Amino acid sequence: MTRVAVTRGVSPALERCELVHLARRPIDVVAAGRQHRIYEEALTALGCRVERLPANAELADSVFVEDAAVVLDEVAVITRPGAPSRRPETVPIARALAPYRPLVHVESPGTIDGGDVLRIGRTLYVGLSRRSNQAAIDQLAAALAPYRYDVRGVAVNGCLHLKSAVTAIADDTLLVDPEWVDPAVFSGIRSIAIDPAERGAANALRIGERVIYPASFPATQRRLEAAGVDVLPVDVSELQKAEGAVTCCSLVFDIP
Ligand code: CIR
Repeated sequence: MTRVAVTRGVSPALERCELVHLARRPIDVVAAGRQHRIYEEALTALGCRVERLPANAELADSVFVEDAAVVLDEVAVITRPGAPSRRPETVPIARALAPYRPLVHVESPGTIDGGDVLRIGRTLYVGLSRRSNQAAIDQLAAALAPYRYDVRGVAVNGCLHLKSAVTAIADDTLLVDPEWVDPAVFSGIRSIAIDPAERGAANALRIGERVIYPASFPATQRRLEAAGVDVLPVDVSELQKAEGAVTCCSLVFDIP
């Protein structure tokens, strides 16, 4: 078994990224590129084979590859991102995934960002954010029914994507920001709440038994470690200025 992580280089246009909740601040694109390389090294250290797609000078947000696809064991869904500026990002992602999975495509009027899709077992929770709509959820449910996935919409408040508010850090454990998503949606699943002083801290990238995690949330990191989670911190501060975090910079999946 090989674990593949598809990434894409940081666009020199990152400063012109889409922003929803953050004020625009200067971004040091060279530092962002350096941080992204270290993030890729963390993926490699945790056993992934990194497949890096070339940076694109026109597509400001294209480093955030997670939003362009949802890769499941049986199939990959190519999204139709909610921000029109991001729709061309899906083309090279579809090309990169085609050797590994059959592809299905979300079509208009559906819009969905991969950052809104959280898989827990055979349930896909989809954030009803500014980016993802019910039409896409309906398409996803129809396309994935043959594979026996259940697809459910989830309200999110105040954040960009569902995975800004909740991510899975183990098969049976979630990291949650209860201000941004109602934890009752996931009742029955063990969850760890972020430190409330650290907004944005719910986005963690699980790779096997370990978790790649932003270095900027030390109090929540301590909570994770106290719960026995093996955390690998990475500095993604420049990418965070673009409303990115750790799940958004890769598409991780297994191949035989
Ligand atoms: C956007 O607004 O689309 C980008 N600036 C950030 C996307 C981050 N994506 C993610 O967390 N899945």
